[in-house]
Amino acid sequence: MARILITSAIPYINGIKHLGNLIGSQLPADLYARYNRGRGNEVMFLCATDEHGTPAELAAAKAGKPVADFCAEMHGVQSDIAKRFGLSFDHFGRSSSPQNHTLTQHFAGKLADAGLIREVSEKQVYSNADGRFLPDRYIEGTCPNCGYEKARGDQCENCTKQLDPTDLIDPRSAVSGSTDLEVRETKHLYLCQSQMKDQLDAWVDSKADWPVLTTSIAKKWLHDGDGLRDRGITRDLDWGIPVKKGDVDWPGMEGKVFYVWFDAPIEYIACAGEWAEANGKTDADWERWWRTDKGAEDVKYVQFMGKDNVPFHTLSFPATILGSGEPWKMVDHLKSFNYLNYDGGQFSTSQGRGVFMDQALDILPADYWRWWLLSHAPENSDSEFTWENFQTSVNKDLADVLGNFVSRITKFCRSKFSEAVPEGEYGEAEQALIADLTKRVRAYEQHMEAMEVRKSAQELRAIWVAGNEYLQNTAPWTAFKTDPAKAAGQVRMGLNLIRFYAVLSAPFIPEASAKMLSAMNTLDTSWPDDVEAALSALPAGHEFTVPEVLFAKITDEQREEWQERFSGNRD
Ligand code: B3M
Ligand code: ZN
Repeated sequence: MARILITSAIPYINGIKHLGNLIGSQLPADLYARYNRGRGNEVMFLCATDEHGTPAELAAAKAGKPVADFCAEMHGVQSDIAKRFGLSFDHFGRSSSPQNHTLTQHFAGKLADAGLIREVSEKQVYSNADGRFLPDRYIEGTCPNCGYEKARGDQCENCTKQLDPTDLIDPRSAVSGSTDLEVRETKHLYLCQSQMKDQLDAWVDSKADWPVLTTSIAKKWLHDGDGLRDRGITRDLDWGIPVKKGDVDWPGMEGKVFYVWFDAPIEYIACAGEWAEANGKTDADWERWWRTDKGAEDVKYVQFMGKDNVPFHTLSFPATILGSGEPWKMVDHLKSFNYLNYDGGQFSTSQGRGVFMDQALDILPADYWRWWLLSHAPENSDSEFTWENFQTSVNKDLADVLGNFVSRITKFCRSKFSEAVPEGEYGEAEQALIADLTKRVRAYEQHMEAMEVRKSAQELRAIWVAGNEYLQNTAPWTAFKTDPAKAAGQVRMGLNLIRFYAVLSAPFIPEASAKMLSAMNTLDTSWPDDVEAALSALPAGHEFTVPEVLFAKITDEQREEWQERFSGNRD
């Protein structure tokens, strides 16, 4: 049994995520977690809300609530939506947790001891119109690297380059739009990541099996001269983790907090501590996932994220961990995604454009979305959500292929035999099907293990299609008239295929999978290591019930209505 640690990029607290966010990290991470659990591996799947920084402060101000209350409330909202989407986190933590405070301050102390933190007196942008220092994200301007006009002070969304606000050309306040900005002097801590270039370079080089998207971004910024320059890890904000060296005050840093991107990835680790506390476990229980001196040396650690988050995970966070000199588990495989676009444009949280997770669940159950998003994951390039494509995929793959199979065979059995698996032999057609499915299941496993999301979906669909073709070709409804015993064998196969599909499909469509298992009246979710045996798991005489329609087709009227409803901006 392997041990797999999985983290998804932790979503900002400031609002409900759109479907583009979902497919960029949490959903594929869930697919992988469910698959590994299905294979009998021990999985620790962690996610959390990213609660610090200006986005949280401003969103709370907009909502008219104290920021701590706002975050607590939004964490509840996000946690509930995640559950309804079937995201099977072992724990959904909070970057504002006491565990993360302690651990972030601990890392800062270790980095300082190692001589990797220096104090810098720096100039910071103060907005006279807004009456405050402007944190990086709240300064907008033109990217010095690519010329994109809406680059943020922390990063250019267009070319992914990490920036400092003073790099921007023609800067303005994103809060008020004011260009009445002045630069004031203040003292901050910098992480000396430039000293770690060789170490980071060697580490990235050792990851030969990373996706090209990940490695190319990491390498680009490693070798881009200043991609790895020392970066400020403190901010002048009220809300955040107070700057301390371990549990000791840091002279000169009173009133300052750590930068959100310093503490957010540390939450991956702290979250395991939160999991332990929430489940009555000990420190040793979570440390065996994260400390290579305490049992984590045989853990495989996989991270999932959108491409814009890659530099933070391949440069800054590894610099923090390596720099601490402590034996923390580092990522083994980093799966990153391109962007999902929405109907001819981009999904946008700030503009409320696209479909957001809560809205999606208001119109259809999670499995419809999960299937479409995963089978169209933006892996090799950006991909696009259109309502036509969504309607076609759902109707064909889910309703016509899978749903129809389940309903046809269960209803046929009920009408001609009974609501129990009939007694009947498997012959040549069944052996051929078993051989074909064996090949396909092995291919499916390989794609899943390689985290090739689209290929996995294609193979799963091909597995469903193979069952449909088998039914089509053997046609038990015809066979029944001349050779009922033969038809009985075919129906036994068909009913066993339902359980088999439920197990294989659970990572993609967990709700439908659970319904299929419950209709088949079985708790046997064992993985089909041996396909032949798996297709005899339900013996003759085993009772079942005909399930309700698994997937309703999306009508043209619905599609048009939704297209219209989601054409503008939210609110
Ligand atoms: N919250 C950005 C995002 O949600 C950021 C990820 C943090 S991962 C440690 O895309
Ligand atoms: Zn740029």
